[in-house]
Amino acid sequence: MKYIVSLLLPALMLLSSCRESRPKSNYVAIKKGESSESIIEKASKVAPSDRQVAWQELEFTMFAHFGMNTFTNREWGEGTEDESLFNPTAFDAAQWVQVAQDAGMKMIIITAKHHDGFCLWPSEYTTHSVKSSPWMGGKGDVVGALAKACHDAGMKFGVYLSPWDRHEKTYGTDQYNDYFVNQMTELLTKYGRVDEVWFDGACGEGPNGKRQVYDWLRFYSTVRKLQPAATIAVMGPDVRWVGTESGYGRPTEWSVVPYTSTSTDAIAAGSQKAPTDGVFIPSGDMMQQDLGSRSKIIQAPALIWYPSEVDVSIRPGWFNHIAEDLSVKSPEKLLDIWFASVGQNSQLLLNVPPDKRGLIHQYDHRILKEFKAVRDQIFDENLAEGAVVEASSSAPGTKPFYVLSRGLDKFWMPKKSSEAPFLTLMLNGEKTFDCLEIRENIRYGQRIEQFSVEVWKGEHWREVTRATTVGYSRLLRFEPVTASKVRIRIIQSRSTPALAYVALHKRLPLLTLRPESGAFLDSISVQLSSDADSDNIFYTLDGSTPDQHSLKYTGPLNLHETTLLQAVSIDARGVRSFLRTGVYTHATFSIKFINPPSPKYKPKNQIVMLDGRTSDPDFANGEWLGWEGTDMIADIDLGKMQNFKGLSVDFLNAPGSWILLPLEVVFEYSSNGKNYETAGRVVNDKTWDKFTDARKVFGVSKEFQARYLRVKAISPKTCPAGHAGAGSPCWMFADEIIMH
Ligand code: FUL
Repeated sequence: MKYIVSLLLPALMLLSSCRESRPKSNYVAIKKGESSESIIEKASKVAPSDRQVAWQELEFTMFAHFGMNTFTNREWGEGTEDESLFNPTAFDAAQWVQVAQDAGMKMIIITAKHHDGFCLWPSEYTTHSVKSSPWMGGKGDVVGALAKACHDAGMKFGVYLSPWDRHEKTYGTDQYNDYFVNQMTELLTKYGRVDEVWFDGACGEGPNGKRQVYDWLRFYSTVRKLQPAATIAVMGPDVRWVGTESGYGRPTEWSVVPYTSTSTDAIAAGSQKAPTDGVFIPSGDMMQQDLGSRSKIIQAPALIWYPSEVDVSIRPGWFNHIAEDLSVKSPEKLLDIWFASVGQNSQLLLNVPPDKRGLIHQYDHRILKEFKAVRDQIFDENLAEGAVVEASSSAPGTKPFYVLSRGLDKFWMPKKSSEAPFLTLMLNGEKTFDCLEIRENIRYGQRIEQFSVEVWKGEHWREVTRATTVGYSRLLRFEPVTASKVRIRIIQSRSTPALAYVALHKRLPLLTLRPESGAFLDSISVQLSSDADSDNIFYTLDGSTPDQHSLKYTGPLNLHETTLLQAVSIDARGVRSFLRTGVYTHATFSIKFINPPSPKYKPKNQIVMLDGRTSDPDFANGEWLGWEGTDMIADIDLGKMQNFKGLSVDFLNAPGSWILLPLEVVFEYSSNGKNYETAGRVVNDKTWDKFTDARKVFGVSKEFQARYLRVKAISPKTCPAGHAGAGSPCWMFADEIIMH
């Protein structure tokens, strides 16, 4: 007997000193009158479901908006479009998968049905689908082909389904819910594994003017029954919309948020059942700045793990429009979005819309490859590798140095008693870095509320930066610092934090052109400088992309002619900066406006429209020209014939200041100033949109020669119904006409 006890004792002691067990539920109810301390403790124990963890680990997904709108050049179809318009000429799902793989994405979500009701698969329940189109003699199936291409390549596959349907006659009646469930059943049973179902929240009127009351709980249980591993996103219980369509999430992003629901029955049922098994219907304002801080959660009836997804398009629109070929977001912009999405505890869902051929355009493909190369250059190398890691204390089974390897299985957690936990990294020599990557082990929940990063400066610690939440991943940018010892201090957390990963990185060298661009009368002097290695700046003046064999910068450049300057800097490790492009325009042109721009916002002069510089959206900074209630008609004389590949002009979208976008922009050209030909026109079906970027580019790509250009922008003239200023004159602001 004694022998058994002595064997049991160490085992019992080991158990009692074991670290806390992993929380099991992604939901917790709060009792009436519960103390704030108890609620905060409970919040720290809400953890993601397995499907939510798998979803979060994807990090980067492709959204593919493709459908009738691709062929009608619209963003929202009416539902009355003729099926014969859908006819891709070179559709190739494998090419989409290749692009996604080249970008480092792990899933593709296709718009199986957008608001116009046109189905990209041959549904039995409607004729408004690919089967009535001429494409492949009506035998084509976009969803089927993409699902197969994804599965063949080991890529995850998801479907976007718009519950709002502007075509279907039963919309607005109970029968529509049956129709929708039937269509979901087709999608979830005929195409193998589906990893995500994305329900759009837009709910407008159907063809008979009625709105639909959606049977969400039935929709969710259909997904759970047919594809139990799939996440249900946005109007669904597993993944929430971040609240913007700009690509930028919140610096403080909580995955544990109050559980509010439109349905009181659902809340009642939720007390019996795990809500994500089909009773939680998201509601409430996802656009609020604060969703999950202490002040929010202590008032909640229940808490749920509900992580954020940032959806944004690589182009201005969700669907592909030729006019936007020249406005694909740059790798630099995408990297900034990466820091503000994946780097702020969200998944990035980047829309890359295929064109009328049924292919992703080569521009978008090239940019995505560059974006991947840039991410690899920054994030593949962990400058903390080889560091000796020490901690304030460590819970059993966890070790400080586990934070140097990715993944959630091995991690570091301080002992419970430790009041102010910290990790110290003794780096393998002096390192220069300007970015910290840090991840919590979300299987234990999200706990850190504030932390700081410090470097050892011989006699004391100096704080480099501090931030609030971490969650699945946090990326912090700061000024470059050189050090051999780094400390991460957890200043406040909801309970014992669990750190899964810590890395130090160096971002790309920063190359600056001064001035960045501009128009000049006689000559202009341009200076180039780099924060990395000013001796290694290379540039070209002939439109070619610079590399280490191009002209080497030795001092200010004096330009006398209109010049396209392109430059890169290359640091000691061989890492390149982003390409910098400056256009310096010798103002030999003249520009006249048929309706003079308003003097009200004090524009500097009229050549600001053509000086090669696009300014920030501050329309009072003198760089913008504005028209109140009238059209813009710009007549440009370039002084001599020139070759063009396209033309574009930027307008401001600032509906809060009554600044709306034009209804239409027409680009014309002429060799004699008398007879004009049309280079192209862009019709705009959305003159304002509070969700999208402030600047919208209208452009056409066409090769031609001309001396004279005319750019006409048709103003909406008055604010339309639905706008606060309905009926009153509206403004239209343009900054820059760009010649490509
Ligand atoms: C919105 C839709 O109205 C847009 O067209 C787009 O599909 C976007 C992702 O969601 O609600």
